[in-house]
Amino acid sequence: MSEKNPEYDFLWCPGCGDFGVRRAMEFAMEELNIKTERPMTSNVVVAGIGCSGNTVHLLEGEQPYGFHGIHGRSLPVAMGIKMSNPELNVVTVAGDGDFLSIGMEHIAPQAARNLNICAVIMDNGVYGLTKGQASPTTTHDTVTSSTPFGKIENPVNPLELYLTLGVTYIASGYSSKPKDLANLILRGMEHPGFSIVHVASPCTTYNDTYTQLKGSAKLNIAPTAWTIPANHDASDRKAARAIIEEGGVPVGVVYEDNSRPSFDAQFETIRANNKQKSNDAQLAVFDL
Ligand SMILES: Cc1ncc(C[n+]2csc(CCOP(=O)(O)OP(=O)(O)O)c2C)c(N)n1
Ligand code: SF4
Ligand SMILES: [Mg+2]
Repeated sequence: MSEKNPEYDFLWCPGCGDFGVRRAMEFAMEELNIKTERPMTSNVVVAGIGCSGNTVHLLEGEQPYGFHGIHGRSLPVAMGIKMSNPELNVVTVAGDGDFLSIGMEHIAPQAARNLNICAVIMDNGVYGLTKGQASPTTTHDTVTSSTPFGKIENPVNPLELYLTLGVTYIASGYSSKPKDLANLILRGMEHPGFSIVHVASPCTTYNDTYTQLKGSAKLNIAPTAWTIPANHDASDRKAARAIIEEGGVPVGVVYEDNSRPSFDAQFETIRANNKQKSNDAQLAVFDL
């Protein structure tokens, strides 16, 4: 799909954080196109199922290619697209439910491969599309439609998980600052390997966390979002872990490891080496 489907009538609720993420994605792709002198159709947005995944239908302006797949499977689809044409910039958009619940089992293999794609995760701490059930990032004890007496499980810490699994670019952002978020996404797209930009993107209908993220002097609430200091060394794994352990929503690049080749680069090397070997084998046959 490289054009909008006029019959698709999904709309985000007023104030939904996903509006800001969409804008950031548009900025990032436009900027990448300028830098690489390539058209918008050199980008492919692969979506999971959720309000967040609907970003693929709601992008404005010039359209990239889009693929609205099935719940929890944005990464396998992205892998198929990237490996069939490594020249494409492949970006996935998914929610905390899609990526960290049903889709959780796909993160580790792609981290091990260092698949060269960028995943933008819109974390609202809830299943928005299906009307407010608890997700893996919903906090303990929270009452939702699926946890009427409070959530029993502890929440997953996505940044800690990504670092542990070996994701080579990890950024954390906030939907209300689309320009800053665009820079994190652009750097993720340019990173030669598996990049995840995890975004706090409040759901105004089922889990409105704007006040907590921004803080409120009037209500005596300290902001949970905080900017990662400029002197943070993102190549230092221990420093990255320390940032994550600070808690809240750090904003900036948490970790970047540029030492590992990407999956497509390794695949190309193997293909080239084996092509030579197979040519040698054929010549050996003629020598007989
Ligand atoms: C296999 C399968 N299981 C369940 C669903 C129902 N379902 C659709 S979206 C969703 C969760 C959405 O939550 P999240 O990924 O956090 O996205 P959000 O809507 O919050 O952006 C679920 C459970 C489905 N579509 N397919
Ligand atoms: S239900 Fe929540 S996540 Fe979904 S569109 Fe509305 S505000 Fe956004
Ligand atoms: Mg969600």
